[in-house]
Amino acid sequence: MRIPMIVGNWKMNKTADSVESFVNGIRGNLPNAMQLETAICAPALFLEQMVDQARDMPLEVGAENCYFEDNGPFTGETSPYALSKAGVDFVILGHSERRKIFRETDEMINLKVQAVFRNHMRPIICCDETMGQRESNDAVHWVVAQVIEALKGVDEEQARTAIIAYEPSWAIGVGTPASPDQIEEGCYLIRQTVADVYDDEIADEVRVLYGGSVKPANINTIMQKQDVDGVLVGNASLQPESFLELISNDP
Ligand code: G2H
Repeated sequence: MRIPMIVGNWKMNKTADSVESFVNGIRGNLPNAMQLETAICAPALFLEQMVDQARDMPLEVGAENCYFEDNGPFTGETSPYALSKAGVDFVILGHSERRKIFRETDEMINLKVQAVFRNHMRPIICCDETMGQRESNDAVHWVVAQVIEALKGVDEEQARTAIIAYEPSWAIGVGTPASPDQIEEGCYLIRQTVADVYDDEIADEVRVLYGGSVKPANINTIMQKQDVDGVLVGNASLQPESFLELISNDP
């Protein structure tokens, strides 16, 4: 039985003041984590503050990225070891904005996945797909390859705790998500790839999320799909009212 999850991805938004008012705005209104897991992935600057503020709440805290070495001469990077010590639970890896704008490769993302597991956190591995790939019927190959590459060197015990997100970049931040059938197709494909790499039992445990223009008005239809265990939400996770609406809309 996979517990559904709603994960906010704040991207490069917020200040310390607005982080504080967000956490206070959702305090006391979160569901039991055994029924619905809720998490916010925030810029590194606010993570310690969030871990501290959310200490008595059923809210998990994630980073939006990290480096693949634990420490050393890597100016400007965020250490996965330091994130783990700060009480961070998840790290988003391979978001399409990282792949596209910061030129992250499958190989780098795989090293980061291994670094996150090595430091006892869980990765939220994002798989992108462009409209060009979809139109040229290459999307399947693309998504499958990203999952296989990201999980290289990951053992079975680690793999069963992985979270993988299907995030077609043509549906990100545009207001209209992929259709429920396209979403199910992408999430099913990810789960089948995990089954091929490991086995059916592990594929059954891995949680697969959808991300791209999820909002209170469409979350119900998305969450009802069989292979969708939750959502990764950008814009609609920025305000406490909207985040609470997402949670209360969960079927
Ligand atoms: C996709 C998503 C969050 P938005 O990037 O991961 O953002 O919900 O704003 O499309």
